[in-house]
Amino acid sequence: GHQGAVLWFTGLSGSGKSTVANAVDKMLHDRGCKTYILDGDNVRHGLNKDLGFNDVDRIENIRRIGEVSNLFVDAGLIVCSAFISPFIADRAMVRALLPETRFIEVFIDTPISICEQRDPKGLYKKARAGEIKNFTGIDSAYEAPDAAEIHIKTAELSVEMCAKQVINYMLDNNII
Ligand code: GGZ
Repeated sequence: GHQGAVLWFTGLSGSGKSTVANAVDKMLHDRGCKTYILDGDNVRHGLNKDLGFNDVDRIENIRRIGEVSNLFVDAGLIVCSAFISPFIADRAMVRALLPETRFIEVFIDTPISICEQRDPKGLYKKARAGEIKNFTGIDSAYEAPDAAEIHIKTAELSVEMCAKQVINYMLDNNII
């Protein structure tokens, strides 16, 4: 058995949040855990399709995702939530919604230079060219966590090792 919990992945665009979240989700599933992934693909195109990328909209984006995560945790699931979630205050707000120890912040710490080299969707290029405004790390802030439960450096580890780091934390803390 396992407890409900949120793995809250935060980091820049292109940092590897969704990649690591998906690998963790698969490992948890293989262990028999009930899981759900929340990311831009299934939230920003549906529930939050009315929201853009100015600060007010990002705050509301994270608020709604926090509430949805809380519902899934209530149902006993392990939620892998992968959003930039750039502001410390908003991540703290989500943490405060959840029972203590059920919010696990996972800092996907990838230098912007590497995110920009990866540029999987060509968004950094567009942001540098001024075609996208308010782009995180370029003309919109990213406030790194200073005490995340899990700190992952994707530039130095394979995806599998990154995911194992998360699984080991959960084992060590009796969440799984
Ligand atoms: C940052 C943007 C922007 C701007 C579109 N700034 O790499 P991606 O494409 O797949 O992930 C990014 C995603 C960020 O959405 P989030 O909901 O995670 O952001 S937040 O938590 O700040 O609300 C990127 C794409 O959307 N994208 N415009 N201006 N990322």
